[in-house]
Amino acid sequence: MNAASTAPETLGPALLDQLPAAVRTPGYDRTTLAPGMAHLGVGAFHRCHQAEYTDDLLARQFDRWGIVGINIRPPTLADTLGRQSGLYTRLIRENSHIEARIIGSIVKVVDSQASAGPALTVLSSRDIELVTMTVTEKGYCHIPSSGALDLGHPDIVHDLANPHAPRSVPGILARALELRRATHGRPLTLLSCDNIPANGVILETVVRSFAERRGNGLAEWIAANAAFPSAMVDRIAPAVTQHDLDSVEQWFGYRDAAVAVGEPFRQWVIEQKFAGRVPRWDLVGATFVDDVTPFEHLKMRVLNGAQTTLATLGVLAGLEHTSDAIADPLLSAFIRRMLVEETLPTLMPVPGMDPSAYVEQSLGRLKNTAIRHRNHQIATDGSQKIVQRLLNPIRDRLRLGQTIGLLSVPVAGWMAYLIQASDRFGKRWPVSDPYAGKVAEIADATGRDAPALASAILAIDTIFDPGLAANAAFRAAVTSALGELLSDDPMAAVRHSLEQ
Ligand code: CS2
Repeated sequence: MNAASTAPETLGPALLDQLPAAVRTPGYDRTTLAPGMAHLGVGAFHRCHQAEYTDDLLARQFDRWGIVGINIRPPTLADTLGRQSGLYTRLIRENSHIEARIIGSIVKVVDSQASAGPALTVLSSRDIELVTMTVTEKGYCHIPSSGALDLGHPDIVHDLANPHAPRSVPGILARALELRRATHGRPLTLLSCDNIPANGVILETVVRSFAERRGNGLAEWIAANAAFPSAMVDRIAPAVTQHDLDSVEQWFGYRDAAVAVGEPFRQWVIEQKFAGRVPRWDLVGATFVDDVTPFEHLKMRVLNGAQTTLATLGVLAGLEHTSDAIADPLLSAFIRRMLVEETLPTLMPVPGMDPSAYVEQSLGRLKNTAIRHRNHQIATDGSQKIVQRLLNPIRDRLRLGQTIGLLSVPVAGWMAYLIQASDRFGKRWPVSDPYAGKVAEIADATGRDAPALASAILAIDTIFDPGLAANAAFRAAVTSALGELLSDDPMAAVRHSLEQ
């Protein structure tokens, strides 16, 4: 590095051969890497997951699989990853252990926040054979309880009226496929990497429902020329903070505005259903399978279920991070019993995995103090998460006449979290959730009466399917936990559930 200058240099191709030995650099010649796939939603998770797997693969079997990273929502990429030619530092952290590596698989970034044009140019290009995406649960514009396209969603209403200038993910993908059909006609694999059950099915449903409304044979063309495999993705990679950026500068002597931080564990299980060529991620630790469902249930109900539970109950207990919540003796006892006694029996056999061992491993992962995963971050968009993480296992248990006293507590936790963000409860914390307004309206109209609050929230049928909402045992468990969670001693709900 330039010893004469005082300010540290910014990461970029010119710096690669001057980095400290502790920072691993890409094991292939990036200058010859051509783009073959696009990714929508370049956040911390993508940089710690799909981009790292791809980087591993390029070092092992070099091919035309450079990634074009596209953001259609904030933040913009040009000033961070763009300035660094797509290079960034991926830190793996576990308690005091740190491992740093430069990832080189993102060859180009595209900002398409102002209009879909730049995204459509990439997605419709003949060079792009695959599009992966992490657009968050709400990006699919589906109804959480049914998986159908939400035709009342303002972005869908807009896109159906303006199909050439879409702003929703389904609208943009449908338009990209339409452009592909009109130009070169090449097939496309669309691989969702979001944490929603049957994510490929949901993606296919929303894109095809949108295309059907467009007419003109587009839905039929998509059925014949596109594939929507489902996938289970896993690695805890919280939002990056200024502290992370400063740490890289302090430890390694260069500046990087696109650092990503993750835990050591990673997993990727992909349904083998492709429209054409895809990268051989199976050579570098991913698993290609015929059915991802058992893997999905395991991950969403155990790891994500625990995270959502610790997040909302953690906030109610005044705790900042997952690792703080799991260090609390009461919450730690609760989470283990909930997973072992109520969640585990709902899981189907998972090929090659032992669900009991997975529970223990997950609890260990959540204790990692170097991963500063804020409870409020995990509680964000809870309405889009609780169906797969909590309500589906509850429904499975009720069907078999089993107890649901523990799993109902975090459901009430989610309600209490949103209720207390309302004016009526003094806006205890800011929240971000598509249903925050609806719950606040209910709270403002209802006041502190837990049975009335629970009843009104359970009536939101896009989250709670009516059969579940009508179940007496579930209603009673949620209502009683909610009453306690809204009291001056919120953890009484947790203590009492453990006494049952
Ligand atoms: C978290 C997930 O914020 C959240 O919803 O539960 O991002 C979680 O960390 C990942 O699914 C782990 O793979």
